[in-house]
Amino acid sequence: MTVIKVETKPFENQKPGTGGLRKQTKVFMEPNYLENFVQASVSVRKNNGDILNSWVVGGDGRYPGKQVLGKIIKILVANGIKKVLVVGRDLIAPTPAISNIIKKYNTDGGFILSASHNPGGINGDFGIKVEMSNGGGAPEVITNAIYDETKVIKEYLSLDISDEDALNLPEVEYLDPIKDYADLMESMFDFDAIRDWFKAGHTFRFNAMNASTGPSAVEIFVNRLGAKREWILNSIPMDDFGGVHPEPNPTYAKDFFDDMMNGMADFGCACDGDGDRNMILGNKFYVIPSDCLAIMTKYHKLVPYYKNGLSGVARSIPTSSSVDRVAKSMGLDVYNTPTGWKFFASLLDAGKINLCGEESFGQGGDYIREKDGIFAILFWLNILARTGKTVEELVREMWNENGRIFYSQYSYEGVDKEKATKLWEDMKVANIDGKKYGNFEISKKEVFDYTDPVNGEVSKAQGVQILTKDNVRIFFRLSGTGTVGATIRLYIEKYENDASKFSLPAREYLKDIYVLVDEILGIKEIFGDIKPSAIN
Ligand code: VG1
Ligand code: CO
Repeated sequence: MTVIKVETKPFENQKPGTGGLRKQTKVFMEPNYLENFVQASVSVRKNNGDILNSWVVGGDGRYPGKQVLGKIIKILVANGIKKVLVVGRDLIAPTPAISNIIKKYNTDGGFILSASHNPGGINGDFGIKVEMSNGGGAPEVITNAIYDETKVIKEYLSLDISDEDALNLPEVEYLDPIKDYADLMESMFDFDAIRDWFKAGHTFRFNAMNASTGPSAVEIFVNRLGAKREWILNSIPMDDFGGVHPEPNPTYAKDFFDDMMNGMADFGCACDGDGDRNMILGNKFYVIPSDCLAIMTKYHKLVPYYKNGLSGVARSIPTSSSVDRVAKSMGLDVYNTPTGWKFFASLLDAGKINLCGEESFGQGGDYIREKDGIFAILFWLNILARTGKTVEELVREMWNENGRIFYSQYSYEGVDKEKATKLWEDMKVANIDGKKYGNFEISKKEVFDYTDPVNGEVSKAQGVQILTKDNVRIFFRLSGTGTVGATIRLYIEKYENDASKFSLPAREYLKDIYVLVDEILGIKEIFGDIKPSAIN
């Protein structure tokens, strides 16, 4: 077996986004497309002075992960990596389970073959998340350097053996993805209390959306906690997710959502394609992710892992300020980061925070460096079991104590890229301070630049924030995970302390503001009469 150099040409479009490089599957399957990116990632880590001895490869099981594994192994071994840990023979494991393995086995980094919540299969999307030795996504300094490298790459290293033979190289070791992860979860939560909660007759549904979490969910909820097997829905992973868009929210998990709104169970939950997101539902009750993080913060001491308290919490800036109110009332520090889990890593590494979350259905903690759907679900089960309260009671009590933050997220997916870029550039420079729209007066518009409080790294223009005189906060940015056209993300929140309004649906409460926001941004002017494709 000898190392060979394979000549290649750069691709123009290999800039990693919010969570790694994501493209349509067919783009990824162009000859050398994947190979270039893999080599560029390894080269950048080496140029950065990192010694790479061991590397983890995992994925959410989507096509063509299994089929390209041999190619990736050849490049890694040819670049001098002595040990390649493959998470699951079929390459099916949730992102948090892979993150755990990167950290637990002290490896130097990894690749997660996933496009997360994006649809999969030959007509869907594929992706690679580049992970650092802490088990978290590569920071912007690294992803920018990888992008630069992909623009000039001329060759990559490989081996003169077949992809098939690469799977059996002595450097390659296969790990069971489920056991380590299930053990970790069992070490953090009160499994006895949760078991009793199930025994007492409470009902549960978990929707794996035909993706990576099914097998872990069966092991944890059924085998270890005593839930019924038939409560775990869509639990057999498929390499195209059976055509489902595996994004757990009221838009893309509509049937499940409707079933829960019709009272299917006491507690319902779902995870996305790669298992780092979650949706939490009570009996006829929807918990928005921002409130979910606030509840987790409020009750953290009931979770054995957090029984000694938190040092702080963090949320991404588009996430509602619900958690801020809870955290401040408990004397905890709150940090606001840009969108993307990688921005939490330095705060977690430095011990400044132990819990964090995003409005996009993701929460997680300091035990790994990715968000974690099953973790959030177990957190809720732990709270339900230890308080004896229902999901709805927990959320309403919090609103009664702190007021309710009405919040909605509007996505315009797959719109014209040039027009979206124009909207973004216009908003960055728009001078609207003091301007009136209907009953609302803008007090301040600002571009959100972020300086990491731990390492001082600066990330410019992560979104535009608009505040009005009566406590409306609007946030606007372009998505970094879409693969077709552009996606506009718009977030609106308003604080309300009049308890008689707490039962209104958020969408209805924010209706008037939403119409004006459309006007403030000039969405209709630029795009004509378009409507959001998802409102959560
Ligand atoms: C979206 C979410 C963001 C999340 C990211 C990755 O990014 O808004 O909060 O971190 O997806 O999630 P964007 O740039 O499309 O808004 V995952 O589950 O795809 O790794
Ligand atoms: Co995901």
